[in-house]
Amino acid sequence: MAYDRDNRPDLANYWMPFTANRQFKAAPRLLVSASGMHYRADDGREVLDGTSGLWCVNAGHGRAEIAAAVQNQLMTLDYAPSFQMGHPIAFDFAKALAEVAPDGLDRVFFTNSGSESVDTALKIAVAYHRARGQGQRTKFIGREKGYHGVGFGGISAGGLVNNRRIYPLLPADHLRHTLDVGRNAFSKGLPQHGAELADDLEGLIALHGAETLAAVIVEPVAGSAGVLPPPVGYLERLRAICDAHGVLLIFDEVITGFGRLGQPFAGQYFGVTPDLMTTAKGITNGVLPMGAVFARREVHDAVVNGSETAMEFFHGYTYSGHPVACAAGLATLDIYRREGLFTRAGELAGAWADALHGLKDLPLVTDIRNLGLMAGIDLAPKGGERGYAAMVAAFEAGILIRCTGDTLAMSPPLIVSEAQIDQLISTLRKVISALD
Ligand code: PXG
Ligand code: PLP
Repeated sequence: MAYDRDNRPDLANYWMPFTANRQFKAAPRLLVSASGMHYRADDGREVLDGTSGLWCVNAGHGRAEIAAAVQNQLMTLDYAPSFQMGHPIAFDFAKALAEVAPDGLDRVFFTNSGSESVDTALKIAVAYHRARGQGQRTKFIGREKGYHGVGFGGISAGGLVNNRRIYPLLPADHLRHTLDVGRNAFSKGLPQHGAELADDLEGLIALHGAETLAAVIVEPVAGSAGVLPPPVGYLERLRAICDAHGVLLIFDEVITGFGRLGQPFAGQYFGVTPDLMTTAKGITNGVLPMGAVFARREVHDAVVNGSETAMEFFHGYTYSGHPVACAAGLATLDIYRREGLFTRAGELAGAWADALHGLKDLPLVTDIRNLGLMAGIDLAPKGGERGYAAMVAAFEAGILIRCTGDTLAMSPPLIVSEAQIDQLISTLRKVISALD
Protein backbone atom coordinates (compact mmCIF):
# COMPACT_ATOMS: atom_id res chain seq x y z
CA MET A 1 0.00 0.00 0.00
CA ALA A 2 1.30 3.47 -0.85
CA TYR A 3 1.09 5.87 2.09
CA ASP A 4 0.45 9.56 1.70
CA ARG A 5 -1.23 12.37 3.63
CA ASP A 6 -4.68 11.10 2.64
CA ASN A 7 -3.82 7.56 3.55
CA ARG A 8 -2.08 7.62 6.90
CA PRO A 9 -1.65 4.53 9.09
CA ASP A 10 -3.50 4.28 12.41
CA LEU A 11 -0.92 5.62 14.87
CA ALA A 12 -2.41 4.15 18.05
CA ASN A 13 -0.74 0.77 18.42
CA TYR A 14 2.93 1.49 17.79
CA TRP A 15 4.58 2.55 21.07
CA MET A 16 7.43 4.58 19.64
CA PRO A 17 11.01 4.41 21.00
CA PHE A 18 12.75 7.48 22.44
CA THR A 19 9.84 9.59 21.24
CA ALA A 20 7.39 11.96 22.87
CA ASN A 21 4.52 9.73 21.76
CA ARG A 22 1.61 12.10 22.54
CA GLN A 23 3.35 15.06 20.92
CA PHE A 24 4.36 13.05 17.85
CA LYS A 25 0.97 11.49 17.27
CA ALA A 26 -0.69 14.90 17.51
CA ALA A 27 1.52 16.18 14.64
CA PRO A 28 3.28 13.24 13.01
CA ARG A 29 6.30 13.44 10.72
CA LEU A 30 6.21 10.41 8.43
CA LEU A 31 8.89 9.31 5.98
CA VAL A 32 7.56 7.02 3.28
CA SER A 33 10.48 6.33 0.94
CA ALA A 34 14.17 7.06 0.42
CA SER A 35 16.75 7.14 -2.32
CA GLY A 36 20.34 8.36 -2.35
CA MET A 37 20.65 11.43 -0.12
CA HIS A 38 16.90 11.99 0.26
CA TYR A 39 13.84 10.86 2.12
CA ARG A 40 10.35 11.52 0.87
CA ALA A 41 7.78 12.65 3.43
CA ASP A 42 4.12 11.58 3.24
CA ASP A 43 3.15 14.94 1.76
CA GLY A 44 5.43 14.22 -1.20
CA ARG A 45 8.25 16.58 -0.17
CA GLU A 46 11.90 15.60 -0.59
CA VAL A 47 13.90 15.87 2.63
CA LEU A 48 17.72 15.97 2.51
CA ASP A 49 19.11 13.43 4.97
CA GLY A 50 21.49 15.31 7.27
CA THR A 51 21.76 12.46 9.77
CA SER A 52 22.24 9.23 7.78
CA GLY A 53 18.91 8.14 9.23
CA LEU A 54 20.12 7.66 12.83
CA TRP A 55 23.87 7.79 12.11
CA CYS A 56 23.70 4.55 10.12
CA VAL A 57 22.95 4.91 6.39
CA ASN A 58 26.55 5.80 5.54
CA ALA A 59 26.38 4.83 1.84
CA GLY A 60 23.05 6.56 1.21
CA HIS A 61 19.60 5.10 0.67
CA GLY A 62 18.19 2.50 -1.67
CA ARG A 63 21.45 0.78 -2.61
CA ALA A 64 20.56 -1.80 -5.25
CA GLU A 65 23.65 -3.96 -4.57
CA ILE A 66 22.62 -4.46 -0.95
CA ALA A 67 19.02 -5.21 -1.91
CA ALA A 68 20.18 -7.81 -4.44
CA ALA A 69 22.52 -9.49 -1.94
CA VAL A 70 19.73 -9.64 0.66
CA GLN A 71 17.23 -11.08 -1.82
CA ASN A 72 19.73 -13.68 -2.98
CA GLN A 73 20.64 -14.71 0.59
CA LEU A 74 16.99 -14.93 1.62
CA MET A 75 16.36 -17.45 -1.13
CA THR A 76 19.63 -19.36 -0.52
CA LEU A 77 19.71 -19.66 3.28
CA ASP A 78 17.20 -17.46 5.06
CA TYR A 79 18.10 -18.40 8.60
CA ALA A 80 20.34 -20.92 10.27
CA PRO A 81 21.13 -21.47 13.96
CA SER A 82 24.47 -20.16 15.17
CA PHE A 83 24.64 -22.15 18.41
CA GLN A 84 26.72 -25.31 17.81
CA MET A 85 26.02 -24.94 14.06
CA GLY A 86 27.59 -22.65 11.49
CA HIS A 87 26.93 -21.19 8.06
CA PRO A 88 29.63 -19.97 5.65
CA ILE A 89 28.64 -16.35 5.15
CA ALA A 90 29.06 -15.48 8.85
CA PHE A 91 32.70 -16.66 8.69
CA ASP A 92 33.23 -14.77 5.43
CA PHE A 93 31.79 -11.57 6.87
CA ALA A 94 33.89 -11.82 10.05
CA LYS A 95 37.01 -12.24 7.89
CA ALA A 96 36.08 -9.28 5.68
CA LEU A 97 35.48 -7.12 8.77
CA ALA A 98 38.83 -8.15 10.29
CA GLU A 99 40.53 -6.93 7.10
CA VAL A 100 39.29 -3.34 7.59
CA ALA A 101 39.55 -3.29 11.41
CA PRO A 102 42.38 -1.64 13.36
CA ASP A 103 45.46 -3.87 13.51
CA GLY A 104 45.07 -6.76 15.89
CA LEU A 105 41.29 -6.46 16.39
CA ASP A 106 40.61 -9.49 14.25
CA ARG A 107 38.21 -11.62 16.27
CA VAL A 108 34.55 -10.75 15.67
CA PHE A 109 31.45 -11.56 17.79
CA PHE A 110 28.12 -10.78 16.10
CA THR A 111 25.15 -9.07 17.75
CA ASN A 112 22.05 -7.27 16.42
CA SER A 113 22.51 -3.71 17.67
CA GLY A 114 24.84 -1.28 19.35
CA SER A 115 23.25 -1.95 22.73
CA GLU A 116 23.89 -5.67 22.37
CA SER A 117 27.45 -4.98 21.22
CA VAL A 118 28.09 -2.95 24.35
CA ASP A 119 26.68 -5.53 26.75
CA THR A 120 28.62 -8.23 24.89
CA ALA A 121 31.90 -6.30 25.14
CA LEU A 122 31.40 -5.72 28.87
CA LYS A 123 30.85 -9.46 29.33
CA ILE A 124 33.94 -10.28 27.26
CA ALA A 125 35.97 -7.98 29.50
CA VAL A 126 34.78 -9.78 32.62
CA ALA A 127 35.33 -13.20 31.00
CA TYR A 128 38.85 -12.16 29.97
CA HIS A 129 39.92 -11.28 33.50
CA ARG A 130 38.24 -14.34 34.92
CA ALA A 131 40.06 -16.60 32.46
CA ARG A 132 43.32 -15.07 33.69
CA GLY A 133 42.53 -15.72 37.33
CA GLN A 134 41.28 -12.20 38.11
CA GLY A 135 37.59 -12.90 38.56
CA GLN A 136 37.22 -9.99 40.99
CA ARG A 137 37.65 -7.50 38.12
CA THR A 138 33.98 -6.81 37.46
CA LYS A 139 33.48 -3.02 37.63
CA PHE A 140 33.34 -0.67 34.66
CA ILE A 141 34.40 2.90 34.13
CA GLY A 142 32.43 5.04 31.67
CA ARG A 143 32.21 8.78 31.18
CA GLU A 144 29.65 11.49 31.88
CA LYS A 145 27.45 12.17 28.84
CA GLY A 146 28.46 8.78 27.39
CA TYR A 147 25.80 6.88 25.46
CA HIS A 148 26.23 3.14 25.22
CA GLY A 149 22.74 2.05 24.29
CA VAL A 150 19.94 0.82 26.46
CA GLY A 151 20.98 -2.53 27.93
CA PHE A 152 21.59 -2.65 31.67
CA GLY A 153 25.36 -2.76 31.09
CA GLY A 154 25.24 0.12 28.64
CA ILE A 155 23.16 2.40 30.87
CA SER A 156 25.39 1.58 33.85
CA ALA A 157 28.60 2.51 32.04
CA GLY A 158 26.78 5.29 30.19
CA GLY A 159 26.54 8.76 31.61
CA LEU A 160 23.02 9.90 30.79
CA VAL A 161 21.32 11.06 33.93
CA ASN A 162 17.83 10.23 32.64
CA ASN A 163 18.81 6.56 32.30
CA ARG A 164 20.63 6.45 35.60
CA ARG A 165 17.82 7.96 37.66
CA ILE A 166 15.24 5.40 36.66
CA TYR A 167 16.81 1.96 36.36
CA PRO A 168 18.87 -0.28 38.64
CA LEU A 169 22.53 -0.31 37.61
CA LEU A 170 25.63 -2.50 37.53
CA PRO A 171 28.72 -1.35 39.46
CA ALA A 172 30.28 1.48 37.46
CA ASP A 173 31.94 4.85 37.93
CA HIS A 174 32.54 7.72 35.55
CA LEU A 175 35.20 10.01 34.16
CA ARG A 176 34.23 13.65 33.76
CA HIS A 177 33.06 14.54 30.25
CA THR A 178 35.36 16.56 28.02
CA LEU A 179 33.02 19.37 26.94
CA ASP A 180 34.62 22.65 27.99
CA VAL A 181 33.00 25.47 26.04
CA GLY A 182 34.80 28.02 28.23
CA ARG A 183 38.19 26.99 26.87
CA ASN A 184 37.33 25.29 23.58
CA ALA A 185 34.32 27.09 22.02
CA PHE A 186 34.24 26.93 18.21
CA SER A 187 37.24 24.61 17.95
CA LYS A 188 37.58 23.33 14.42
CA GLY A 189 38.27 19.62 14.79
CA LEU A 190 39.90 18.45 18.03
CA PRO A 191 39.77 20.85 20.99
CA GLN A 192 43.22 21.87 22.25
CA HIS A 193 42.43 21.84 25.95
CA GLY A 194 41.48 18.98 28.22
CA ALA A 195 43.87 16.03 27.74
CA GLU A 196 44.44 16.15 31.49
CA LEU A 197 40.82 15.07 32.05
CA ALA A 198 42.04 11.57 31.16
CA ASP A 199 43.95 11.64 34.46
CA ASP A 200 40.56 11.25 36.17
CA LEU A 201 41.13 7.60 35.38
CA GLU A 202 44.16 7.46 37.69
CA GLY A 203 41.97 8.83 40.47
CA LEU A 204 39.16 6.34 39.86
CA ILE A 205 41.64 3.46 39.74
CA ALA A 206 43.11 4.60 43.05
CA LEU A 207 39.61 4.89 44.51
CA HIS A 208 38.27 1.50 43.40
CA GLY A 209 41.51 -0.50 43.16
CA ALA A 210 42.72 -1.73 39.78
CA GLU A 211 42.02 -5.28 40.95
CA THR A 212 38.24 -4.56 40.86
CA LEU A 213 38.14 -2.90 37.43
CA ALA A 214 37.37 -4.82 34.25
CA ALA A 215 37.23 -2.14 31.58
CA VAL A 216 36.96 1.50 30.61
CA ILE A 217 34.42 2.23 27.87
CA VAL A 218 34.26 5.51 25.95
CA GLU A 219 33.05 6.75 22.61
CA PRO A 220 36.18 8.06 20.80
CA VAL A 221 33.94 10.98 19.75
CA ALA A 222 30.80 11.21 21.89
CA GLY A 223 27.89 11.23 19.43
CA SER A 224 24.49 11.26 21.13
CA ALA A 225 25.59 13.86 23.67
CA GLY A 226 25.93 16.37 20.81
CA VAL A 227 29.22 15.46 19.09
CA LEU A 228 32.11 15.94 21.51
CA PRO A 229 35.49 15.31 19.85
CA PRO A 230 38.17 14.34 22.39
CA PRO A 231 40.82 16.89 23.37
CA VAL A 232 44.18 16.47 21.61
CA GLY A 233 46.11 13.70 23.40
CA TYR A 234 43.19 12.53 25.57
CA LEU A 235 42.63 9.07 24.08
CA GLU A 236 46.36 8.35 24.09
CA ARG A 237 46.43 9.07 27.83
CA LEU A 238 43.47 6.81 28.53
CA ARG A 239 45.25 4.05 26.61
CA ALA A 240 48.46 4.48 28.60
CA ILE A 241 46.67 4.47 31.97
CA CYS A 242 44.66 1.36 31.09
CA ASP A 243 47.88 -0.40 30.06
CA ALA A 244 49.61 0.56 33.29
CA HIS A 245 46.84 -1.02 35.37
CA GLY A 246 45.76 -4.02 33.29
CA VAL A 247 42.32 -2.52 32.64
CA LEU A 248 40.82 -3.20 29.19
CA LEU A 249 39.97 -0.24 26.97
CA ILE A 250 36.76 -0.43 24.95
CA PHE A 251 36.03 2.04 22.16
CA ASP A 252 32.32 2.28 21.43
CA GLU A 253 32.40 2.94 17.68
CA VAL A 254 28.70 2.44 17.00
CA ILE A 255 28.61 5.93 15.44
CA THR A 256 32.28 6.56 14.59
CA GLY A 257 32.73 3.20 12.85
CA PHE A 258 32.47 2.61 9.12
CA GLY A 259 33.96 5.78 7.74
CA ARG A 260 32.43 8.61 9.78
CA LEU A 261 35.83 10.21 10.51
CA GLY A 262 37.58 9.46 7.21
CA GLN A 263 39.08 6.14 8.29
CA PRO A 264 37.23 2.85 8.63
CA PHE A 265 37.28 3.28 12.44
CA ALA A 266 38.15 6.04 14.91
CA GLY A 267 40.91 3.85 16.36
CA GLN A 268 42.74 4.23 13.04
CA TYR A 269 41.96 7.94 12.81
CA PHE A 270 43.43 8.61 16.25
CA GLY A 271 46.19 5.99 16.07
CA VAL A 272 44.95 4.51 19.36
CA THR A 273 43.95 0.85 19.39
CA PRO A 274 41.46 -0.36 21.99
CA ASP A 275 41.25 -3.93 23.30
CA LEU A 276 37.59 -4.24 22.29
CA MET A 277 35.58 -2.24 19.78
CA THR A 278 31.79 -2.15 19.62
CA THR A 279 30.02 -1.46 16.32
CA ALA A 280 26.55 -1.59 14.70
CA LYS A 281 24.59 0.89 12.50
CA GLY A 282 26.83 1.40 9.43
CA ILE A 283 27.87 -2.26 9.47
CA THR A 284 24.89 -2.99 7.18
CA ASN A 285 24.33 0.59 6.03
CA GLY A 286 21.46 0.49 8.53
CA VAL A 287 19.29 -1.69 6.30
CA LEU A 288 19.15 -4.69 8.64
CA PRO A 289 19.80 -4.83 12.37
CA MET A 290 23.32 -6.01 13.11
CA GLY A 291 26.26 -5.26 15.36
CA ALA A 292 29.70 -6.68 16.00
CA VAL A 293 32.27 -6.64 18.77
CA PHE A 294 35.87 -6.72 17.57
CA ALA A 295 38.35 -8.21 20.05
CA ARG A 296 42.10 -8.08 20.14
CA ARG A 297 43.36 -11.55 19.34
CA GLU A 298 45.00 -11.88 22.80
CA VAL A 299 41.68 -11.08 24.48
CA HIS A 300 39.89 -13.69 22.40
CA ASP A 301 42.63 -16.25 22.99
CA ALA A 302 42.70 -15.67 26.73
CA VAL A 303 38.98 -16.46 26.93
CA VAL A 304 38.89 -19.28 24.40
CA ASN A 305 42.13 -21.00 25.40
CA GLY A 306 41.91 -20.17 29.08
CA SER A 307 38.48 -21.65 29.65
CA GLU A 308 37.94 -24.78 31.70
CA THR A 309 34.53 -25.37 30.17
CA ALA A 310 33.96 -26.69 26.64
CA MET A 311 31.84 -23.66 25.76
CA GLU A 312 34.27 -20.87 26.51
CA PHE A 313 32.00 -17.83 26.42
CA PHE A 314 28.48 -18.31 27.72
CA HIS A 315 26.76 -15.69 25.55
CA GLY A 316 25.04 -15.27 22.18
CA TYR A 317 21.89 -14.17 20.37
CA THR A 318 19.40 -16.14 18.29
CA TYR A 319 20.31 -13.82 15.44
CA SER A 320 24.10 -13.60 15.99
CA GLY A 321 25.63 -13.79 12.52
CA HIS A 322 22.22 -13.79 10.83
CA PRO A 323 22.92 -14.87 7.24
CA VAL A 324 20.78 -12.15 5.66
CA ALA A 325 22.39 -9.42 7.78
CA CYS A 326 25.83 -10.84 6.85
CA ALA A 327 24.89 -10.64 3.16
CA ALA A 328 23.81 -7.02 3.61
CA GLY A 329 27.06 -6.35 5.48
CA LEU A 330 29.30 -7.88 2.83
CA ALA A 331 27.55 -5.88 0.09
CA THR A 332 27.87 -2.75 2.25
CA LEU A 333 31.63 -3.26 2.75
CA ASP A 334 31.97 -3.68 -1.02
CA ILE A 335 30.30 -0.31 -1.59
CA TYR A 336 32.39 1.44 1.08
CA ARG A 337 35.58 0.10 -0.53
CA ARG A 338 34.62 0.54 -4.17
CA GLU A 339 33.33 4.09 -3.73
CA GLY A 340 36.11 5.21 -1.41
CA LEU A 341 33.63 5.91 1.40
CA PHE A 342 36.01 4.82 4.16
CA THR A 343 38.10 7.90 3.42
CA ARG A 344 35.58 10.31 1.88
CA ALA A 345 34.71 11.96 5.20
CA GLY A 346 38.37 12.98 5.43
CA GLU A 347 38.27 14.53 1.99
CA LEU A 348 35.11 16.51 2.82
CA ALA A 349 36.03 17.37 6.41
CA GLY A 350 37.58 20.73 5.54
CA ALA A 351 34.61 21.91 3.47
CA TRP A 352 32.25 20.58 6.16
CA ALA A 353 34.08 22.45 8.91
CA ASP A 354 34.22 25.70 6.92
CA ALA A 355 30.51 25.57 6.05
CA LEU A 356 29.51 24.78 9.64
CA HIS A 357 31.65 27.41 11.27
CA GLY A 358 30.05 29.94 8.90
CA LEU A 359 27.08 29.76 11.33
CA LYS A 360 29.20 31.18 14.14
CA ASP A 361 27.85 34.73 13.71
CA LEU A 362 24.25 33.71 14.51
CA PRO A 363 23.38 35.16 17.93
CA LEU A 364 21.72 31.96 19.18
CA VAL A 365 24.71 29.75 18.31
CA THR A 366 26.98 29.31 21.35
CA ASP A 367 29.34 26.56 20.14
CA ILE A 368 30.06 24.53 17.01
CA ARG A 369 31.97 21.23 17.08
CA ASN A 370 33.00 19.02 14.19
CA LEU A 371 35.15 16.07 13.20
CA GLY A 372 35.07 14.04 9.98
CA LEU A 373 31.45 14.27 8.83
CA MET A 374 29.99 14.84 12.30
CA ALA A 375 28.75 18.13 13.68
CA GLY A 376 27.24 19.48 16.88
CA ILE A 377 25.78 22.97 17.20
CA ASP A 378 24.82 24.35 20.62
CA LEU A 379 21.96 26.84 20.74
CA ALA A 380 21.49 29.15 23.70
CA PRO A 381 19.66 26.81 26.09
CA LYS A 382 15.89 26.87 26.48
CA GLY A 383 15.20 23.56 28.22
CA GLY A 384 15.34 21.59 24.97
CA GLU A 385 12.46 23.54 23.46
CA ARG A 386 14.71 25.47 21.09
CA GLY A 387 16.49 22.37 19.80
CA TYR A 388 13.19 20.60 19.19
CA ALA A 389 11.73 23.66 17.45
CA ALA A 390 14.81 23.79 15.21
CA MET A 391 14.49 20.11 14.29
CA VAL A 392 10.79 20.51 13.39
CA ALA A 393 11.40 23.71 11.41
CA ALA A 394 14.34 22.09 9.60
CA PHE A 395 12.17 19.15 8.63
CA GLU A 396 9.54 21.51 7.29
CA ALA A 397 12.25 23.36 5.38
CA GLY A 398 13.44 20.10 3.79
CA ILE A 399 16.39 18.86 5.86
CA LEU A 400 16.61 16.12 8.48
CA ILE A 401 18.73 16.96 11.53
CA ARG A 402 18.82 15.61 15.13
CA CYS A 403 18.35 17.46 18.37
CA THR A 404 19.42 16.50 21.85
CA GLY A 405 18.29 19.13 24.30
CA ASP A 406 19.18 22.44 22.67
CA THR A 407 22.07 20.92 20.73
CA LEU A 408 21.69 20.07 17.04
CA ALA A 409 23.59 17.19 15.46
CA MET A 410 24.32 16.28 11.86
CA SER A 411 26.07 13.33 10.23
CA PRO A 412 25.12 13.14 6.55
CA PRO A 413 25.67 10.03 4.44
CA LEU A 414 29.29 9.80 3.25
CA ILE A 415 28.10 10.23 -0.36
CA VAL A 416 27.00 13.83 0.33
CA SER A 417 28.08 16.42 -2.28
CA GLU A 418 29.54 19.82 -1.48
CA ALA A 419 26.40 21.39 -2.97
CA GLN A 420 24.28 19.35 -0.55
CA ILE A 421 26.49 20.45 2.35
CA ASP A 422 25.79 24.04 1.29
CA GLN A 423 22.07 23.30 1.12
CA LEU A 424 22.11 21.79 4.62
CA ILE A 425 23.97 24.73 6.11
CA SER A 426 22.09 27.48 4.29
CA THR A 427 18.76 25.92 5.28
CA LEU A 428 19.96 25.61 8.85
CA ARG A 429 21.01 29.27 8.84
CA LYS A 430 17.45 30.31 7.91
CA VAL A 431 15.96 27.93 10.47
CA ILE A 432 18.17 29.10 13.35
CA SER A 433 17.73 32.76 12.37
CA ALA A 434 13.95 32.40 12.64
CA LEU A 435 13.99 30.77 16.11
CA ASP A 436 12.75 32.53 19.24
N1 PXG B 1 26.74 3.05 21.48
C1 PXG B 1 26.77 4.25 20.86
C2 PXG B 1 28.04 5.06 20.88
C3 PXG B 1 25.64 4.71 20.18
O1 PXG B 1 25.67 5.91 19.58
C4 PXG B 1 24.50 2.68 20.83
C5 PXG B 1 25.65 2.27 21.48
C6 PXG B 1 23.30 1.79 20.86
O2 PXG B 1 23.01 1.28 19.60
P1 PXG B 1 21.54 0.70 19.28
O3 PXG B 1 21.75 0.08 17.93
O4 PXG B 1 21.21 -0.31 20.32
O5 PXG B 1 20.61 1.89 19.28
C7 PXG B 1 24.47 3.91 20.16
C8 PXG B 1 23.22 4.33 19.45
C9 PXG B 1 21.05 10.00 18.52
C10 PXG B 1 20.94 8.51 18.57
O6 PXG B 1 20.36 10.64 17.78
C11 PXG B 1 22.07 7.76 18.80
C12 PXG B 1 21.98 6.38 18.86
C13 PXG B 1 20.78 5.74 18.68
C14 PXG B 1 19.64 6.48 18.42
C15 PXG B 1 19.72 7.89 18.36
O7 PXG B 1 21.93 10.55 19.18
N2 PXG B 1 23.15 5.70 19.15
N1 PLP C 1 13.53 -14.93 25.86
C1 PLP C 1 13.21 -16.20 25.58
C2 PLP C 1 12.00 -16.84 26.24
C3 PLP C 1 13.98 -16.93 24.64
O1 PLP C 1 13.69 -18.19 24.36
C4 PLP C 1 15.10 -16.28 24.03
C5 PLP C 1 15.92 -16.97 23.06
O2 PLP C 1 15.80 -18.16 22.81
C6 PLP C 1 15.40 -14.96 24.36
C7 PLP C 1 14.58 -14.30 25.29
C8 PLP C 1 16.57 -14.25 23.77
O3 PLP C 1 16.31 -13.88 22.46
P1 PLP C 1 17.49 -13.44 21.46
O4 PLP C 1 18.38 -14.64 21.33
O5 PLP C 1 16.79 -13.10 20.16
O6 PLP C 1 18.20 -12.27 22.08
